[in-house]
Amino acid sequence: MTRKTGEMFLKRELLPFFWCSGCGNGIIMGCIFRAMEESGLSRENTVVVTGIGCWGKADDYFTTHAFHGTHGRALAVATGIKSANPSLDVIALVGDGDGATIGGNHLIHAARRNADITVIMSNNNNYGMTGGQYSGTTPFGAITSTSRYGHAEDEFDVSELVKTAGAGYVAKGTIANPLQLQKFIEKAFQKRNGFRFVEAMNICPTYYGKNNKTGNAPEMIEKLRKNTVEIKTARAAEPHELKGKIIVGEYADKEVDGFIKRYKEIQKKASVVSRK
Ligand SMILES: Cc1ncc(C[n+]2csc(CCOP(=O)(O)OP(=O)(O)O)c2C)c(N)n1
Ligand code: SF4
Repeated sequence: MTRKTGEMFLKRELLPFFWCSGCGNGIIMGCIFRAMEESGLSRENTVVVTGIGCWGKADDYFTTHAFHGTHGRALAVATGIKSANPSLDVIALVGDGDGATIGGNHLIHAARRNADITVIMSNNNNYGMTGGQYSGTTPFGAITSTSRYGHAEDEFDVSELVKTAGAGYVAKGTIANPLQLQKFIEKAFQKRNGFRFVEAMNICPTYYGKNNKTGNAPEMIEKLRKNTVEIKTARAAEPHELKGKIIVGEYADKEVDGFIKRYKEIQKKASVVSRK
């Protein structure tokens, strides 16, 4: 059996990646490329949409069609592209700042309406590109460049939020377990309808790591691994045992119509009425 590398989706001529050494973004890229090939996606039929941020630079490296949008608005652009041409596979790549903070409203509404797109969020718990400010996923007490004495707020569990909003498929993995992360991304691609959301817990050694003295990149990845609890184990655990843990697994996996199907049915009804 030949191993799928997904290399046809990587723009080799642009390597090395723009990101800091030790950044986890490259691990997520590998998972996406391999998942694309495993799922039978093509360069010609796929559009990768990003917002702004370190993760927002990801679209540069895809041989597919790509659209680099504005900060927080990637999901609006992705939904628009899919609505205009439903035959396309549309993938939006967002950071936690992009997708869950400035773009938080877009996220919950895209999930509620089950926009037929796949969203892959890199959650590194801060705004990497602009110098490590806190975002909607920064944990309580964390040091960032805008919370020098500790963050006063609690963080979103983004996967729980997207599940509650109604998305068909929601999963959370970490860069410490790329095989599992890749499987979730593959499943999201293979569904091809409804809102599919994969949260990739990531590291930002340059800012979050330095600010919180969490060690170098391998040490941060090891901490991620040790801090992970599988969703099945978490269901049987007491709340205090899960404090500060990352619960990985599939949060939602249900059949949904998807926005395009419903919208087409409404259009059909409207055209019958207008012909009368
Ligand atoms: C409307 C708007 N507000 C603020 C910015 C500045 N800005 C650029 S990237 C960024 C943060 C990106 O953080 P995140 O989405 O978490 O991605 P990361 O860089 O961590 O991968 C911000 C605030 C912007 N470009 N546009
Ligand atoms: S600032 Fe953080 S998120 Fe951005 S490239 Fe560097 S390590 Fe990665």
